[in-house]
Amino acid sequence: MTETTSQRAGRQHSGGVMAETPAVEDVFDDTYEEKAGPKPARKLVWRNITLMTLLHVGALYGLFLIPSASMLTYAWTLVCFLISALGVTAGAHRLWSHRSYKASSPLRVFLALANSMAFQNDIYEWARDHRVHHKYSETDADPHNAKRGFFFSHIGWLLVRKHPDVIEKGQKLDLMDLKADRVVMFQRRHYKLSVVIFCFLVPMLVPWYFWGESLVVGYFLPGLLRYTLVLNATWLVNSAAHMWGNRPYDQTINPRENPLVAFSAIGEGFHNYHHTFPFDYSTSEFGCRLNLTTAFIDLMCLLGLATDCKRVSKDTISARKQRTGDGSHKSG
Ligand code: ST9
Ligand code: ZN
Ligand code: ZN
Repeated sequence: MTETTSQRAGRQHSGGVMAETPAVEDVFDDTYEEKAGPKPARKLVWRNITLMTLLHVGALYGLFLIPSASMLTYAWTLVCFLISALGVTAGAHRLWSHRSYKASSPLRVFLALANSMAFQNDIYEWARDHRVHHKYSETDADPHNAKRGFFFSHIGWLLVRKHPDVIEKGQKLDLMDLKADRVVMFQRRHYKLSVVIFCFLVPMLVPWYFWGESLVVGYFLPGLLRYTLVLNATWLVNSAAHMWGNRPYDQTINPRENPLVAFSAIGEGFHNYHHTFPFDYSTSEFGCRLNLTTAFIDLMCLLGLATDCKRVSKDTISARKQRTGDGSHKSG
């Protein structure tokens, strides 16, 4: 098998510590070449364009309802934001896409429910697309290829048919680990129902039942507005964190370190680090700094619900910075 640049870099600088054989196919494949000739025509998906427009109009209406909500509803909206965010960051991303730590069954069930609350496609589809994103980053086979601009990588990719190479390359990935995970497959089988319950009904009904909030406020604030904010915070990782920020670990790739995105995406904005070392459970050199997801996984480890967190050694990081970084981390 041909060894990719990233795999070679891993071996050269690991000192034997780094995972030489990636557990999942999330390592950049520099042997892939985009097909020559004209690109396939862009095919708009009007159903998605309509739904996304309505969603954002609904979220805007939610903003106007903020003054009429109670303090408890504000707190509940934040709780829903954090739970659904963790379903994506600690769940679909760090656990299921990258296998950067191991989670017990109760934790996996919690993360799957939290993931349904985030309504970003089921875990299987999310992880499959995300592995293709890492393996074929910034090419035709990347679902949200940032070379196609901010709008495409942010939301546009969900409004058009995929480039055929995304599907072709995705079908070649080995997804046995996901197929073997009963929690993942159960969520996939019951995805629509779980979204109705956890993304819309639970956020709306809890404030109505427990503290008498109006159903309208419950629907638009912890429901639609929170959902739209989590979506946009996630999409910023694909758009802003592939465009703006330093590249202290590898200046030859597009993904950047973006503290604002790290804040809004509870720890997922250290994207130059993450694409350089995709198996690190913290997705950052700096542990819990601006990284609520790492704090959450650490807490789960303390409670015995998570184990085997993969980490890159300081020596490996510093050698990599010296070799391919842009010099923005002077101390490294
Ligand atoms: C959403 C996802 O928002 C967000 C993901 C973001 C990822 C971010 C990553 C960044 C790092 C992590 C940071 C986390 C931060 C979190 C912060 C929280 C505060 N391989 O899909 P179809 C097959 S979703 C293999 O229809 P079209 C497929 O199986 C939002 N096969 O393609 C199917 O086969 P079959 C809500 C693949 O027609 C066939 O191809 N959801 C692959 O081109 C057709 O599949 C939406 O908006 C693959 N990669 O349509 C819905 N892909 O027929 C969005 C596809 O045999 N999706 N296949 O079953 C869609 O409507 C459509 O997918 C489409 C493309 C219109 C976009
Ligand atoms: Zn990325
Ligand atoms: Zn990733």
